[in-house]
Amino acid sequence: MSQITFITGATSGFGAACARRFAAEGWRLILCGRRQERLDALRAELSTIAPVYAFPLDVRDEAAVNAAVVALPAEFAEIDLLVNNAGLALGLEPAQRCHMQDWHDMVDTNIKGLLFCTRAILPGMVERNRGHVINIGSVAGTYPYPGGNAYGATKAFVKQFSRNLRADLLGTRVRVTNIEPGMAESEFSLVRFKGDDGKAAQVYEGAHPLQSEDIADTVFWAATRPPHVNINSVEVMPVCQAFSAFAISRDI
Ligand code: NDP
Ligand code: 8X3
Repeated sequence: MSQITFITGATSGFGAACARRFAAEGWRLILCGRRQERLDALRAELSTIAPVYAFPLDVRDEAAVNAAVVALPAEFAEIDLLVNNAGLALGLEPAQRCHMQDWHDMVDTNIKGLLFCTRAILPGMVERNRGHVINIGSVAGTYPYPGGNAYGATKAFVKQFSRNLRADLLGTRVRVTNIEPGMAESEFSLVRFKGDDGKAAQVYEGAHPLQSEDIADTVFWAATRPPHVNINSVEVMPVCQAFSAFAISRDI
């Protein structure tokens, strides 16, 4: 039987690219996200090449996550790979001007949603002594930048949670990886700027950002190493992005 991957946030960007990549490689897909019509379109596109089970799910809803995992059809129940991809950044204002609701939404999705999915799926992996959790972190979880405040902090959580999972899973064959992308073109900036497509386009203008397929390629690579190899983390940036010096304010 082919392997099974459960991909959260499959309706766009990295998640949709992962769905296409894993389908092309013969995996069975469990796909979720909030937008039903996107899921329907992806199911229609991919079910000609791979078995697809797709359903709407808001990862912030703990009871819905648990119910969805319990309700998986038998042929999709033994998940080999969880890709904790659903996530978002909201706003780029300095912390003192941020909207509290944006912080709630990022914590609820990027941290709590990832915890709910992991907690629902991990016991089965441990019981089968087989499985892999790939979390989508970010370079923002390591390197601070102005306006990154709560978003970067949620991804720092993902980094440390991934490492702590490795500690807990020692003695099992369950693997954990944190993939930390830099600037990548997707709906990420459109969401961050709340539908302002001009602002979103500016982020990528004149640059050569990563594409969702680059991240899908990295996820697939990490998932297909020999079973004794655990890729702890992968930090991946476009060549056009790097670091700059510490900022110094000389007038305070
Ligand atoms: P997109 O906005 O293109 O995709 C985000 C996906 O997450 C969508 O499928 C969306 O689906 C889903 N999602 C958001 N909130 C929820 C929710 N509450 N429940 C279920 N699904 C949800 O962005 P990316 O593909 O770029 O982002 C994917 C991940 O990669 C995120 O975790 C992001 O933080 C991270 N990342 C992105 C980078 C970038 O530069 N693009 C760089 C580093 C990390 P729907 O709206 O249908 O629910
Ligand atoms: C997304 C990358 O640098 O826009 O996680 O925060 S960045």
